[in-house]
Amino acid sequence: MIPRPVTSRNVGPGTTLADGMVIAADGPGQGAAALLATELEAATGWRVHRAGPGAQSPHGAVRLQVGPEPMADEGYRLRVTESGVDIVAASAAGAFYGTRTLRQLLPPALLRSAPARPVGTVHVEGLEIDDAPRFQWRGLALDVARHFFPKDFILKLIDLAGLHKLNVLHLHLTDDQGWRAQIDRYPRLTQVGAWRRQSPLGHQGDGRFDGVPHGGFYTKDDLSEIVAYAARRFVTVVPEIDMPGHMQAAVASYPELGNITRQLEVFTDWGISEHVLNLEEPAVRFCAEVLEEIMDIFPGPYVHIGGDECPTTEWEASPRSPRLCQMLGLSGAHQLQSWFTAQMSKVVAARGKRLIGWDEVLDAGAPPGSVIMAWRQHHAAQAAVQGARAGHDIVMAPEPWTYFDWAYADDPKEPLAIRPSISVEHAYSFEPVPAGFPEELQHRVIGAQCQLWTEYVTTARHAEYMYFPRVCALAEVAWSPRGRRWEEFEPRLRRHTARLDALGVNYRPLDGPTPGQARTWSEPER
Ligand code: TNX
Repeated sequence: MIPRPVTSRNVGPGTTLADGMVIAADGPGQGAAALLATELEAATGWRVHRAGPGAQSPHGAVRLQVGPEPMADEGYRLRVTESGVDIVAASAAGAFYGTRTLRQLLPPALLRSAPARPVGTVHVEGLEIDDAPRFQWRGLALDVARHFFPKDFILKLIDLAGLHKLNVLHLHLTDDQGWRAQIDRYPRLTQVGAWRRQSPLGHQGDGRFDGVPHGGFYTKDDLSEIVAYAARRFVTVVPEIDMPGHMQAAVASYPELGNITRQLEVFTDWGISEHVLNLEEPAVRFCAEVLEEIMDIFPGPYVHIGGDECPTTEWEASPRSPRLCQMLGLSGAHQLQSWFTAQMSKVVAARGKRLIGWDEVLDAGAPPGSVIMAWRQHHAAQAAVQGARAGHDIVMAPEPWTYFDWAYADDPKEPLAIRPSISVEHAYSFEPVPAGFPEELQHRVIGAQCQLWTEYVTTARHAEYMYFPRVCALAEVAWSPRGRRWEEFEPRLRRHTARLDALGVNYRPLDGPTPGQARTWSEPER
């Protein structure tokens, strides 16, 4: 099972589930029970009955009970005895995680969407599992800006996140190369900003372009559907609107938000555009109004405003910025971003939410209460300590372990990637609390997150390849207690791939890409 539970031991003879089984739940456990019933009915073709607390059945029973239990918020206890499967939890989320564990205790075929062959009775071994997550933030980020991904793929990803007990989906919705969220007040963001003329071919800097338009966007209803689908799986969707840099798509849509008079197009190259927002009143109002609409769609407690990689060249060069700085009481353009972040923090706080930023927002001081995502390769550990000292909660997302846009191996067989390399073993070796992190600040590290940037990832199949099985490793890093060993994980992961097969995930086999996944041809084994 992945992630590994805190404790698990075999006891007694276990139980049998069959056509006509019941799933019993009380109030708060009903959501998880209904989802499990739907999933099992689909996979088996059985009739799965819903019942009230304590139900028994000759065809097998799964009972979910949510009550004031002395256990961690998302924790659960699972017992498999002759009388059935009992899941006890302190919260609805805990009950849901109990059902995810149960799905992994059943044969992989029961993860399918319909029975591939008749399913008779299913035996579940006698077991006692006590489990709870190590971290409260167990995240997976997807960049839908560099390449647009269809809604169906995002829903599949949410299911996979839930199965692995991840609870955050961070959507990077905007960037220089595309704007992906419908905003009523600014329709050109999706009429203009969602589309680019072409994309780089091969590696950035090869100087070749494909000449093929690309784009797409999610309507408000699409996003609300994603949010609701995720909520049923106890996944919080965190929207990121990257500002004030990575904004060329917005500036192309509304040139008055920029710093130059030349009409820009949506960026057709990778890398960091120098064309950032000007921070005059209309641009700041634009950002606030966009965030307001975003907060109407995403009910979660967090709003990510990016804040990474914002070049100040245009601000330094702009004849208007000395006056702006003077008006704001700033000593120079280098202070503009910090001032801007504070403004956005007020917008977010007014709705009772918390701002998240990449670790650059710490450089000139981040607003109190904001959450920092520590990512920069040689800087993340230091940024984490600095942020924690300043009273911020920290999500660890350091490049060398969690950037799943990096190749699996430095091998020409691997599909084109931004750079080498993060093997599954290396991803598994990630320790979210950096070595030497001050003891008294460790509670500030609230979790870990992997990211898939998609400059080089154009299809859902390729995204699945980059995520899996590294996401399995990250899920265990974020959920399971310390003391992980690769030698123990690796055989478990090999068995887990049967589940990914049943779910139709285009994962990278542990021994290397299949001929259909590889970039260069090599003879398939006979
Ligand atoms: C850095 S992580 C970025 C992204 C790129 C990524 C490529 C971060 C906050 N910024 O814009 O896509 O590297 O690995």
